[in-house]
Amino acid sequence: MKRDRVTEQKKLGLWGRLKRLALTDVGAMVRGFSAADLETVERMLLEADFGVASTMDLMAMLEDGVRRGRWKTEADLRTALADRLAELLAPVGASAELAQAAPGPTVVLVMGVNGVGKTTSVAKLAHRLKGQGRRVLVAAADTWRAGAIAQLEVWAERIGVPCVSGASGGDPAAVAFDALEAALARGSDTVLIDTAGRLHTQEGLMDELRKVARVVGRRVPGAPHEVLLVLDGTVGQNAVQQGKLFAEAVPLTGLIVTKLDGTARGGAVVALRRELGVPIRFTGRGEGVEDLVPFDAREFAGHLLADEG
Ligand SMILES: Nc1nc2c(ncn2[C@@H]2O[C@H](COP(=O)(O)OP(=O)(O)OP(=O)(O)O)[C@@H](O)[C@H]2O)c(=O)[nH]1
Ligand SMILES: [Mg+2]
Repeated sequence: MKRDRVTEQKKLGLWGRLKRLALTDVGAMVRGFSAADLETVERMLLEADFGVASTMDLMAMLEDGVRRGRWKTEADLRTALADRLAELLAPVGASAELAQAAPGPTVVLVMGVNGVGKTTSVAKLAHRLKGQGRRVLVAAADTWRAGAIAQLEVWAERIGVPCVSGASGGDPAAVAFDALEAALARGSDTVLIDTAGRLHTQEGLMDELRKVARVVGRRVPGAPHEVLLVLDGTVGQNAVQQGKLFAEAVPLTGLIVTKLDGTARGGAVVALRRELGVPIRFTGRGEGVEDLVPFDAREFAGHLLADEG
C-alpha cells in the first residue's frame, strides 16, 4: 500500500503533487495553504531540484499570495506559479538558435562530464541545423573513450553529414584543427566538436578543452563561437557544481540540459539558470535525433507544471 503511494507520487508531476496537497484538505484552496502545507510545498520544490535560492523565491511568492488571499481557484495558483517560473527561467539575451559567424565556419564546442549526452546532442544539433539548411560537419574529438569515434561516425552517416576523426588516443585539439581545415576546404558553415567526458575533477580534461578552444581560435577568428555545456537534468545539484567547473575552464555561451523526458527532476533547470547565469539553449527530451527542444521559458514552465511526471 505504502509502496503504491510512493510509486504514484513519483509518477505525478510537480503540479500533480501540489494539487494533491491542496485537495487532501478540501478547505486548503479556499482558506489558503496552512503553514504545514507550505512546508510541504517547500520540501517538494527542494526534492524537485529547484535549489535553495529558487525555492526560497517561489516560497516567498506563495506565502505572500496566500496571506493576501490572492488565489481563489486551482487555475489561479497554477498561472501564478507558471508566471514566476517563466520569469526565473527567462533567457539572458541570447535566443536558442546558434550563432552564425561570418565568414565562418561557425565553431561549436560541446563539452560535459561522461554520459550526460554530449554525442547524442551533437547528433541532434547536426540534424536540426542541417534541416535549417546549414552545411554541418562534425568532429570526433573524443579520442579518449573506446568506441566514441565510431559512435559519432554512425550518427553522422545516419544524419548525412561529414565526420572528421583522428586516431584513438590522439590529440583532440589536432582533430578539431583538422575538422576546421576540412570545413574550410569543402565549404561547411558549421563545425560541431564532440569532446571526451571524463570526470570533471580531472584537471587533464580541462586542460584538453582549453587547448581545443585555443587551437580553433587560432585557425578561425572568434572561434569557438559557441561553447555549449551539456548537463544531465536528472542529477540535480551536481549539475550546478559541474557547470561551475567547466565554465572556469572555457567560458560558456549556453547549456543543453538532457534527459528531461519526464518532468520529475526538471527543477534543476531553474537552479542551473540561476546559478550559472548563462542561457539554456536546448533541452533533450529523448534519445532520438528529433528529441531536442529549443528552450522557451514559458514552454518549460508549463512542462514543469505538467500533471504527470
Ligand atoms: N532519455 C534520454 N536519454 C538521453 C538523452 N540524451 C542522451 N541520452 C542517452 O544517454 C546515453 C549517453 O549519451 P551519449 O550521447 O553517449 O553521452 P556522452 O556525454 O557523449 O557520453 P561519453 O562520451 O561517454 O562521455 C545514451 O544512451 C543516450 O541515448 C535525452 O535527452 N533523454
Ligand atoms: Mg560521447
